[in-house]
Amino acid sequence: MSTTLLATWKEPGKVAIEAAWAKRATGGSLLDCLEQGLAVAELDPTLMAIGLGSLPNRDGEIELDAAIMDGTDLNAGAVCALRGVVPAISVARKVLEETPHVMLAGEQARRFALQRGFTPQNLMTPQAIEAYENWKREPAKYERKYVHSLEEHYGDTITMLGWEAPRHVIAASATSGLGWKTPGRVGDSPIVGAGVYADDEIGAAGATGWGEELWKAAASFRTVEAMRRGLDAQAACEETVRHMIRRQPRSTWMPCVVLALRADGDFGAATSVGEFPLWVCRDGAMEFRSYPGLAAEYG
Ligand code: SD4
Repeated sequence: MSTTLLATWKEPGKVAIEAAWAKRATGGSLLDCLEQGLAVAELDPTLMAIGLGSLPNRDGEIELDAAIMDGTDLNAGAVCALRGVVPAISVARKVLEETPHVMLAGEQARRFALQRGFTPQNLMTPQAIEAYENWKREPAKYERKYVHSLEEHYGDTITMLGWEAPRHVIAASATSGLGWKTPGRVGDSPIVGAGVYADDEIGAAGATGWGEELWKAAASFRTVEAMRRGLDAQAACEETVRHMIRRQPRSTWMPCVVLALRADGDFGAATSVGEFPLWVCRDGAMEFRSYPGLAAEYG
């Protein structure tokens, strides 16, 4: 069955998309594929983007957000501010499949995961501890540090979209959120309509970058609705980002990115600033694309 997968950011996105495709190649469903892609990246301690060994909050604790949404029936599962359990995306899938709820939060999400057989774990690897100590020593140097070059940026979220013929889509995201965040802060990634959205009638969209701004814009839902009005995926992403640039001055302080995958397989992406790197896998053929920022200058 014809399949397209998208994954955000250069370094972690590559790991995720390769793992997702490997799952597909052995007959996995689209849901399995996206979960696998994100789970493998979360469990990789060398990737500081998501999951084990990612960037902690101000107290030196890693808090994870994740969501997965199925375009078949708009069913969704999510966790936020989850501590000490990986992969968060697999816990989110359990919320989707084994509860009548959409989201579980914090300590209760952790308890739910442990009841479902996940193993509690210290997520702070030596690399993450070192990053935290560096930040504590010189917070100004690391505050809001967002690298805009394609070569350096490894992102701190992976958002994935998946499509299969004739018209089925899934959206999923996993993140440790913004590094050095206020404890308890939740970003756009686990929020249906903000970080992910999927509806087989139209298509899927996802977001990455500055979560507060993306959430205020209801960026993923907005982008799917733009496609519902007839825009192609690229035009829909650009419309959302331009709307943000016009209405939300802060959206040019850091990248605000949306990506979309229409129910017919058409895809696109746009960012407010910086260069946004996207992995695309079409029936196993990997391609790396770059999208330039739409704002002429940083705010
Ligand atoms: C957040 N949107 O928690 C996430 C961060 C992100 O690449 O996407 N970073 O705000």
